[in-house]
Formats: sequence, structure tokens, C-alpha cells
Amino acid sequence: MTYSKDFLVKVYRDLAELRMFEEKLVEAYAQGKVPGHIHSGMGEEAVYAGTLATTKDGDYYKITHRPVGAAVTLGVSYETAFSEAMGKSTGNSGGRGGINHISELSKGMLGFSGSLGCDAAVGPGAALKIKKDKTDNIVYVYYGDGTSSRGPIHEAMNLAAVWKLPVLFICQNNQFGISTHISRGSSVENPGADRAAGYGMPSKIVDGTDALAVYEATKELVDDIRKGNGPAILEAKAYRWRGHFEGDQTPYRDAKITEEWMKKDCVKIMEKYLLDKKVVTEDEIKAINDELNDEMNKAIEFADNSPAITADEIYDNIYA
Ligand SMILES: Cc1ncc(C[n+]2csc(CCOP(=O)(O)OP(=O)(O)O)c2C)c(N)n1
Ligand SMILES: [Mg+2]
Repeated sequence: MTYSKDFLVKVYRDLAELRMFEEKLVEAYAQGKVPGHIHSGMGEEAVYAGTLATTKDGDYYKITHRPVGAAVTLGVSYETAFSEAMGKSTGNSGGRGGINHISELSKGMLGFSGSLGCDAAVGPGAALKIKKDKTDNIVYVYYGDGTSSRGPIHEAMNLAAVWKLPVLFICQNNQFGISTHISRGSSVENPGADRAAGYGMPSKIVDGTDALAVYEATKELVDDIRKGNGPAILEAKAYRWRGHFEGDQTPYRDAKITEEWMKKDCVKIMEKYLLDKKVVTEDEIKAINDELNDEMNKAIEFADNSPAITADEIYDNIYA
């Protein structure tokens, strides 16, 4: 496939932005600025940067808890995202939702439940609207390898397949659900792709550390879904570099394997591709990263200086 410089730089920028957002979040967490806990998605950024390079206006998204920086890829401002993570009134839920709830419907984001998988059918629900409107939009539904065995995911897949709804299910296979390796949670090797046959869906498996490979595999499936041919599953293989949460010392896995995976750094892989092909210079790479760094530091300062949610406000906008 041939790519324009603009396209390649955009994919690189998305990767670098996701990585930096995750790094800054880990740093803010270590400084005690983030209430609750965070789930670093470092190492898995190409799954989002690659798939989201295939979107068009009017598409919908159900992202997961990892990496939450996907929300900024989808257009949530740094100020809003850091503020929400830090429990500040300037966050998109006024600081009530916190890290897992950085979401804006105006950007096509359908929200996220902390009870993993239970809201999977919200994706097919939005896809039903698209089908009734007769547009060629689609819904991107992300889920982890651990979540892949939950019942509601399979009900959502069945419904999408029976009604031929425009949904791309994306299994982010980072090989662990907290401390449980996928081999202990799934009877098949590929918990995303191998299960597609059960619903008569097409599927693809891709190296989730190679953003362009992810893009190409996604594009093939997405082009077909946009034509009205029904849902599909993409399984992207990557690895969770850090613990399940910050402070998890990962005694349940071999540090050498983690080190090997960390050599497959999706940001560096893309950077090397751009430099080898002379698409950009080292200076251009530096300029992109300097700009991201400046903007994010300003956003963190903004969040630092924003008022925290008060005890009186906690129950505002909550309905029972
Ligand atoms: C229904 C439900 N059960 C258990 C949990 C606790 N939990 C939080 S994250 C997680 C691991 C999920 O693994 P996976 O789907 O592979 O996503 P990953 O964390 O690896 O990105 C679990 C079990 C939850 N949030 N919801
Ligand atoms: Mg996982």
C-alpha cells in the first residue's frame, strides 16, 4: 500500500500522543494527583492508532479502560481528559467519572462501563441506528482478551451478526486479564478471531505493535462493513508493558518476556519506518514530540489549577 506523507505523519502523531498521554498519566498518578487507580496502556497504542486511521465522520466508538488516551485520539481535549482523570470540575463528567469515563458523545464516543463487557450491546444498538439511517458509518467496539469470554460480548456479536449490523469488534489481545494469562482463560489460541466462525463473521489477526499493519487489516474489514456486509472481528496481538494497575509488581509473569515485547515498541517501529523511508527528518519527529509535550504540560497545569469536585456536588446529575 502507498501512503501520503500527511497520512503517515498523522498515524505517527497519534501514536506519539497516545504514548505521551499514558506517560504523563503515570507520572501524575505517581505524584498522587489521580484518585483511584489507572490502567496503563503503554505498548498497545498501535491498536488504536491503526484502527482509528480508518474512521469517518459519523462513526461511533466504544473504547475500553486501556489505553484511555484513545479518548484524546477521538478528539477529547487534553484539558478535559486530564481534568477528569484528576477529579476536577473541568473534566467531561465534572470529575465524577474519573479515568475510565473520559467520553464525549459529540465525538461519537458511546461511553464505558467499569463492569467489563456488560454494555457491549450498546455498540450494536448504535449500529442499528446507522442501519436505519442508511449511511455507511460503522461502530468500533473494543474489548480485551479477558473480556472476550464474557457472555454479553457474545450476545452483542450474535445480535450484530443476525441483523447484519455495521460493527467492527476489536479484540485487544494483550495476553492478560489482570494476572491471568489468556491460555488459562480461553480454550482457543486466538480469543477474538477463532470465535468469529461461531457467528459467521470474517476476522483477521494482526501484529498489534505495527500501526500500519493494523491499519491495513482494519481497512479491509471496515471497507466490507461499510458496504453493508455485516460485522467482523479484528484481533490485535500486543502486550501490556506495565502492571494491570500502577503498583502491580507482576509476580505472575516472566520479566524477560516483558522485556522482549518492549523491544517491539510501536512508536519506535513507526518512527524508524518514517526515517528509513525519508518521509520525515529527525527534526520533524522532535518538533512533533515537543509540541505534544508543551500542550500536555499546559493541560496538566490547567487541571492542577482547576477546582476539585466537592462532596456536595458528587450526586449532581445522577439519576436513580
Ligand atoms: C464484569 C467485570 N469483572 C471483573 C472486573 C475486574 N477487572 C477489571 S480489568 C480486568 C481485566 C480485563 O482483562 P482484559 O479484558 O484482557 O483487558 P485488559 O485489562 O487486559 O486491557 C478485570 C477482570 C470488571 N471490571 N468487570
Ligand atoms: Mg487483556
